[in-house]
Amino acid sequence: MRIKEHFKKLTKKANNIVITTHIHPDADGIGSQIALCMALRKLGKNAICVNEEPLFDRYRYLDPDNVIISLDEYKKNEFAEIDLFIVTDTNSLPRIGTNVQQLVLKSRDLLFIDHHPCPKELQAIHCIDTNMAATGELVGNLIEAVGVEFDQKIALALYTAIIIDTSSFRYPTVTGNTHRIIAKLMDAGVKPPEAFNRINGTKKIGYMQLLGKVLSSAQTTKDETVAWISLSEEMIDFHDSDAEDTHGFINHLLILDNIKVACMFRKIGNKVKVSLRSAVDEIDVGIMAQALGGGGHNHSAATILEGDFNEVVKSTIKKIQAMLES
Ligand SMILES: [Mn+2]
Repeated sequence: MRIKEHFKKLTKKANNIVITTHIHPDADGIGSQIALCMALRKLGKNAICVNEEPLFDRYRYLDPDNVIISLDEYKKNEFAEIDLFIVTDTNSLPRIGTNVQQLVLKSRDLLFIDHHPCPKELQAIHCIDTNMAATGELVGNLIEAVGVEFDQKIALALYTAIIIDTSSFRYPTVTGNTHRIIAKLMDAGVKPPEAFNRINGTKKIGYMQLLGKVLSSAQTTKDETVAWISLSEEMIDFHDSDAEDTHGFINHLLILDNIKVACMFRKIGNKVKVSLRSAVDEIDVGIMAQALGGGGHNHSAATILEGDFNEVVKSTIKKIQAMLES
């Protein structure tokens, strides 16, 4: 309730509104910012999305009105004043990128719209609800709260945000509310086969061969409660793919019978990105990632470690086993 009132109040007094999302954005960040921008325009606001990086080609269909522009494009025709700067799908300013961050200083108000864990103090003054399965779900609630009806374009952006962030409705954060919003998005014209295929059914053969190679190297602990896969930048390049393509690989481990924690190790230079997924409600990989210097949700989290790749894999699996035992 407070979140909706806060959003109403801030958007009511704002006219020039800039919306951004985190770097290396996923469909939740992008879909949320696009839907929000379209809805605010329907209310007569000068709203625009400015991102650190240009929109990936694969997401272009989500933005038929071209509401997302680069910082350079924005600078050619910038607002005299920014009344409100909105950040979707993160509550950390460093995560929006070094260049876009400069715009925050020029804005009267700043608002995070997000579902990631954060300190209570921050949560109290922003629209952050960790009970939401996706930022897209929260944005759906906020758009309804300001009295804008979902149209087909807004609906597709939000539907895609939610389907991606819940890995097709499999996570414990999915609730009746998630599906109530989904129902309304379908009523506004979303067709599930089309929406699903546009986001998940546009891969190339190189992607499939990379996935095959990565999965064939999967390993598990003896009891198969922890499973992991590894990949490197070289493998991704060799198969003409990019890192963004590989985010979902880890989810394939979740079909193992005894699996509790799935891990994916990706070599990036002398660093290792460690992604974690929990397969059971009682196990919070967010806490595990925190113990490893990162963070995230209960069911999905990550960290970046330094060191020799094989050493990082070995020691991380050991630490996760120890945390599972305690
Ligand atoms: Mn999200």
